[in-house]
Amino acid sequence: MSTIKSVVGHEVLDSRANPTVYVEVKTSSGATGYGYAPSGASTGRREAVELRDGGPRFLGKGVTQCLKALREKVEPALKGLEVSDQALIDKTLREIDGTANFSSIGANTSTAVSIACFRAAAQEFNLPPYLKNGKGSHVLPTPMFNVLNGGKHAGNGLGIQEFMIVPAAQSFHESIRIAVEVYLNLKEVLREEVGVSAVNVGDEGGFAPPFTTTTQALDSLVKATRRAGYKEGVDVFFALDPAATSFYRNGKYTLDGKTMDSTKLLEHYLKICTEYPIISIEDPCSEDDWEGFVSAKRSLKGLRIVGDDLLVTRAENIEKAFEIDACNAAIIKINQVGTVSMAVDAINSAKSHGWLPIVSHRSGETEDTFISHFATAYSTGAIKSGAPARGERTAKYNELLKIEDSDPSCVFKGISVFKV
Ligand code: 2PG
Ligand code: MG
Repeated sequence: MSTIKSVVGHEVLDSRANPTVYVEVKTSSGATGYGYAPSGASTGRREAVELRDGGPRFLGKGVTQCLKALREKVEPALKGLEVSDQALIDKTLREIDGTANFSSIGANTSTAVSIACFRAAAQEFNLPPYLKNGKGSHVLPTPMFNVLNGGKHAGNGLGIQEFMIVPAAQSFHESIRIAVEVYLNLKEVLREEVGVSAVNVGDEGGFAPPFTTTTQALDSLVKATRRAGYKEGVDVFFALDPAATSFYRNGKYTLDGKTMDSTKLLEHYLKICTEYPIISIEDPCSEDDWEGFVSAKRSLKGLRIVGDDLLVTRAENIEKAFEIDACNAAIIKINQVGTVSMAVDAINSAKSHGWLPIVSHRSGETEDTFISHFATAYSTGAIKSGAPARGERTAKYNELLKIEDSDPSCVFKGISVFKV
């Protein structure tokens, strides 16, 4: 029995120069745990919300209100609770917030606290966070690398937000090596064909060339794959996150120079998916277009249809999507719901239907490696953490490299997790 003794917050920075919340929890037996809140740019309308100060300081993005909530509400309520009782801690966070979307204390506050408690509980037993729920065989997540950025994460003309590569590798190490070889060859391809400005990078470390069409981007991925000595569709597969809410207006989608209804958009995707080895599409339709998702699931056979903005990591949305057959995979972002326990509920709900839960970073990140542990602890099967470049992205991949090296009981399932 070890109880929470203190909960202290700090205002620190994320990868986009915005302030974020860092929390340290100390327990009665001397263990400590920490957690950071990440922050999205293409956020879903139904996501739990961040608390920001407003006003001139940090252009309104300061988090001193979060630190005040920590001092005045969170610490008094959590003090004395058993640190390993994550469910009770997270329930208490929801109660003291008292709203449906954490708009009172902020999901940035609750996320950092929830993660810090998870870590402290693992530390009680001198265990790394991924072993908090017990030893035994864990699945290392298959990584998805976002190597080309568009949409809200880049200042170019690409409508699709993320162009990811998924190496068909036998180990996490091999995935990293292949991803890096393709990524650096992509840099050369872009430099030669478009010019030096094409290798500037977007928020998640992927290149942000001045392309305007999806096929330009995918053609460059094919070239980079081949130049690295691999074959697309054999050694390297592609995955997309259109984040389609960002190009949806008044019932129509504008992508690749065309304005279309969802039927035409799906025909467009279908054509792309027959020409390139795409194994997964995230948010192919807007967060309000559930019918579009149902049609996507029906027409894009053999692919993972992934709900992100649509599901916002909520088990009840996953259940709804399962009932109407709208997806077969779910993005899992702790700060979309605000607590570790609710994200675990979403993982369990997704798994119970044979879906693939994909643990995800946010476009605004920190050096926190928690998601690497979280994906492994719950054997979700997949993770996306941006390009194999930029410290806040590589921190997550590096942590998984170390876990793989040090724990031979972890298994790696590779590309097979995408099989539907
Ligand atoms: C997404 C995420 C992460 P953001 O849409 O999947 O890649 O972006 O954090 O901006 O919501
Ligand atoms: Mg997404």
